[in-house]
Amino acid sequence: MQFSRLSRMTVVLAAALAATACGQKEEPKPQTAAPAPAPAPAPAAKPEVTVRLGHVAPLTGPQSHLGKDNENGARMAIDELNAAALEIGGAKVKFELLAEDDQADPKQGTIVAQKLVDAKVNGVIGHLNSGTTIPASRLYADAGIPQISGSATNPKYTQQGFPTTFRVMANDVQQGKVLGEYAARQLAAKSVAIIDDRSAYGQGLADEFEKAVSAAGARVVTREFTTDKATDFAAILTKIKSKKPDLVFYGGMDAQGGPMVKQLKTLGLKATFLTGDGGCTPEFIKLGGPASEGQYCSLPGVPLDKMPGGADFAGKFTAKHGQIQLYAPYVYDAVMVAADAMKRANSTEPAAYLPAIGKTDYQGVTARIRFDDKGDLQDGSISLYQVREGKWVYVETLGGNPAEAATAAVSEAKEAVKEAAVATGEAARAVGAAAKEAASEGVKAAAGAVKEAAEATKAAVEKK
Ligand code: ABU
Repeated sequence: MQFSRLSRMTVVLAAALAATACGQKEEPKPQTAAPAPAPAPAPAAKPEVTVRLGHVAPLTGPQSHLGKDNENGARMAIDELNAAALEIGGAKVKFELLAEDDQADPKQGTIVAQKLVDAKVNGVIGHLNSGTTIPASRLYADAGIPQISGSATNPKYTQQGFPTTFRVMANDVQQGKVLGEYAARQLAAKSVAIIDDRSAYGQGLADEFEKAVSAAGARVVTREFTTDKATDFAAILTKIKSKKPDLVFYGGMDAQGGPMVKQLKTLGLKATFLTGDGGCTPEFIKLGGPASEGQYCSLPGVPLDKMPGGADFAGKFTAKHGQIQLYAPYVYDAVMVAADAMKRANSTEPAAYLPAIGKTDYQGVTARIRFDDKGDLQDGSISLYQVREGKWVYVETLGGNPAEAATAAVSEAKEAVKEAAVATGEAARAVGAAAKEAASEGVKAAAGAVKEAAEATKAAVEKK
């Protein structure tokens, strides 16, 4: 028979009462010694503090794949920080992410920024788009909340004089210059057509590209624009086709860049297609299909697999979240930079750790992160990629920190040596096999010759 939960409780209660009753009957024992000293009070538990970081990106709409990628990068950093059980200012710290969706819309950007200000977050990571990051930055600045973007590249973000704005990737003055010079010099474009999506990022990058490509000697045959929601580019591409440019540059994101390159090829344009970081994604190739083959993009920094922590990050991220789209490692670094500043300041209070962000010298996954007096990344480099056999393949790194470029070049050289060693081994094996075959043929021929000579000798002897 099984006791019910009530019966078990009754038995336990009865036993407890019996023990108490027995205790009441017990005579007090004479005191033979001084009472034992009171036990030392238990050490006070360490206080705990929750650090709330806001994160903002488009989680709906055409850029939601990029927004989720950013958020996953931030969450990975938060999980690692919590696993490390940090103590800051004598308190155990627990990090929390408050993720908001700004739909890549400037108005929505300020609405969610105000929400985060009202929630008194300790810092903000984001936003993803320059178009939302710039207007939101005023609200964070007014509230004294540090803001670190892992992806907004329009120069204006850090040029407004706010002490709270930082970014962990090269800006579009640097990127546009590299792209313009690359188009005119390495890609030998004599004439270029430029399209942008009229967003703060797309238009800003296209402006910088135009300046640099013109300065490098190429002619801009037309400047066209679309929007970051458009899907049909037939009208502008038809106009561009009539100008016969060597190259088409697009300032905008992959959601437009992919279909644009597809329509460009369908219309029979021969021009090379070049775009910035917003199009440097697997999604661009998926949307562009075979038309993306041979096209180019740029991305601030060196390739992930050439950074000291890149391969490790990629392994951990892909195991947890699948393919990296674009900015996840930069956003991961942005969270780590905030935590690093809190540690150095020994405080999680925005006013106390903000000055420490400016003094950052942090080896991140994406770069050695140090800021200039505006909050821009110092020595930001730019890497070029080309679609080959359906994948973005690293071409070269330009600008930025010579040490980083050298690291990338050394890595590249190491890979080339490895490939050469494999090729040499294969060649040696091939030579060995050929030599063996030739030797065996030679032995056969020699044996034949000996046989023939013997027969000839025999015939000569018989003739005599
Ligand atoms: N860096 C390109 C995409 C984000 C932006 O709007 O700046």
